[in-house]
Amino acid sequence: MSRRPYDRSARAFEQACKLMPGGVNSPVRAYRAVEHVPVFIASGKGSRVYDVDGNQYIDYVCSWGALILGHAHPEVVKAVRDAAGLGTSYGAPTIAEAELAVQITSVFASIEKVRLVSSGTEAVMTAIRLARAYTGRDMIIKMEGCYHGHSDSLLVAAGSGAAEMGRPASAGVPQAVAGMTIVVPYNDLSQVQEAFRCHRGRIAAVIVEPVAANMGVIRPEPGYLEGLREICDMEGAVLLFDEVITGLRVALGGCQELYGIKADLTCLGKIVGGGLPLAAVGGSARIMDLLAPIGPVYQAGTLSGNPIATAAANATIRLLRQMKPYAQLEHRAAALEQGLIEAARAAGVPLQVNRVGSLMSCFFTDRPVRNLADVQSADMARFKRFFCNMLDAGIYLAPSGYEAMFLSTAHTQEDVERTIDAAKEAFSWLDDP
Ligand code: KE4
Repeated sequence: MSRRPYDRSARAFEQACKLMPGGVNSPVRAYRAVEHVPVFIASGKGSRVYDVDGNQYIDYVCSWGALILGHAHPEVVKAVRDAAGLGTSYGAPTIAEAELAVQITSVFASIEKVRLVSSGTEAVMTAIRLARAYTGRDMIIKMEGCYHGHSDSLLVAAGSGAAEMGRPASAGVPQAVAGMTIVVPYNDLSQVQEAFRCHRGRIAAVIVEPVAANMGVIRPEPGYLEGLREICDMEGAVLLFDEVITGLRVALGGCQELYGIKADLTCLGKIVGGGLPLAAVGGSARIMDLLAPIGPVYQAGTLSGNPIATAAANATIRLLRQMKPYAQLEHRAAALEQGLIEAARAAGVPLQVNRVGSLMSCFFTDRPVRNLADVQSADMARFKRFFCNMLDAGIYLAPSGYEAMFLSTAHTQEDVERTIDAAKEAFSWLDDP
């Protein structure tokens, strides 16, 4: 495998590390899991990104899923340019925010009202506060391996069982806060039932990525989401779907459309902002009207509904509603999945590919992957080699076996074929010293 030059990225990283912790503004970008110099990106166009050394890549990170229309889509760029020319921020209501609220509530049947915020973390933090206020309860249940941003209540690791309180998954998170979160395995309804049995009347919400994508991609088992819905209905708890990744990704209406399950509260991010800092929390008016200024739940944000981000958001959702690209995305991603499976089989490499629409991930194992324990039993050393080999071949994957691959409407059949060819070679070099 010919090694590419990463000299300028290496020099830029050395400089960055002097002034920013780890040289990055979000940990995964430091490439520590793959022990490779982090690639500094100079630009993107369509399905491609270009690094500061002039290397070109087919991009399967797509800004962690945000860019379903590819990089620098001309209509999104025009909307951003036009908005910026009128002003970058007002801190005042704008018509565009109301237009985005109409678009979001038109696409997500369970969302009657929506509050725009600036990140997925902020959307989830707000949703948890709303659920606690709505139910008058303090505890929440999250699934092991699901990630919901970095607010204290969600940076929690599993206790020793469903009855046990969570424990901090990060320094700086007080046990008093972590102890209000119970962590149970994904795809295990019995553990959710056990948690409610042990803490009856105290659990405000169950939060879940309806398709998990932060431990690689893991599909909900048949009946899992329906079971969570039933349990929350029986227990009077809020069902909170974190659709920051899956919203507008697996279907226009996200997992709620795909699986026909209505959440009480939904968090959106990434695609909904068109690649700009915009996210949202939405749900029934009964719950959402608890938010200030009309309700007792405080939430605020200087740049919430920012006009440039809102312009990108409106353009993106308008395009998705016009293009209806999901059948094409399904076709391309299915071809990629099949090609990767066949290439791995030909190379004698055990590989599982979990995929839902244009959201997928590879696991180097011969066993099905249905929860975090299964992911952790996969061969991450092989993933690291695969990542590096693919990077050298011009294929830009997420630098962690716990992340996902994303396709955009800009990815062509030729991109898919090139990726499969690169994988064939990458698999053949997998165990070379
Ligand atoms: P942000 O605060 O990063 O906008 O969103 C947090 C979040 C919430 N919910 C889900 C399901 C998410 O996947 C995320 C953020 N995802 C990660 C990647 N898996 C963002 C990349 C990063 O942390 O740099």
